[in-house]
Amino acid sequence: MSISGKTVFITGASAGIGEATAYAFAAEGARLLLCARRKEKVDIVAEQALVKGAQAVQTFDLDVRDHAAVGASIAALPAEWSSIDILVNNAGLSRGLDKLYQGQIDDWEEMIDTNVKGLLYVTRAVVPGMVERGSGHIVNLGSTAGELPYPGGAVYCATKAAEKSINDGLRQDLLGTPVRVTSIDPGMVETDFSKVRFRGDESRAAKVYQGVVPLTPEDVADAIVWAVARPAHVNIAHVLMTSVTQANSLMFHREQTGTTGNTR
Ligand code: 8X3
Repeated sequence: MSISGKTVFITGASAGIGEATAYAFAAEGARLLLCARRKEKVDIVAEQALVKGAQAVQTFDLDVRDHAAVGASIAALPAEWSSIDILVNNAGLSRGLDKLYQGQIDDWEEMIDTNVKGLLYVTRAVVPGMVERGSGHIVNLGSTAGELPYPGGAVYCATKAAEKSINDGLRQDLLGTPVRVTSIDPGMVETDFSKVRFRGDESRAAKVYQGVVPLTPEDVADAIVWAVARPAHVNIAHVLMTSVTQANSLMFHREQTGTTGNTR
């Protein structure tokens, strides 16, 4: 499928995988609709995306946790932006790595509200138009964490397990339409993910990536564009991807210590 001229809507596009995905679609000549909580950051991404070949870019600020704002923002899109061809449900985060029985309830609310409810709100607002127009592709960001939970990550992992069920359920609900649904499930990716998880504690975040070669945001963006570029009759259901130093959400090989196993 040619991506040139298609309208791609990416949530959480101000940094990390969302930002890299914007550039990857820009390089294919897409039109980009980018949102994030931080409009000033997403505007910088928009400028770069134009340089990298995007046909046009429109930005707006959106907190996907705000159900009313999601509906209003999508409904208020100018006509030339309202026909979304590709939705990338990327906005998501982790907070904390506490044992479940010692966890912070605010952290749980933030992860569930963003990763699960936010994804649902955006999907509910965008997909009816795809069904009506008889074309579209939804790409959801899952994780190895949705396959296998890890210590201290029960709630984050649960949100990604929920994403997996939503992805697979939506694909069933869209049978009989040409709309495609894909989950891209990366392992460790070097982004601000761990800094956000540990609320800016850089040394704790750095330890997460010590001795491993994480995926880059560009690796994940590449898989997203690949899934979307398949012929129209091909639906990629899941792409489970890690770097070669990771086997699943529990097992890593850490070069400095030469240890392999549960080295989280
Ligand atoms: C992110 C994967 O293992 O860094 O979804 O939590 S992990």
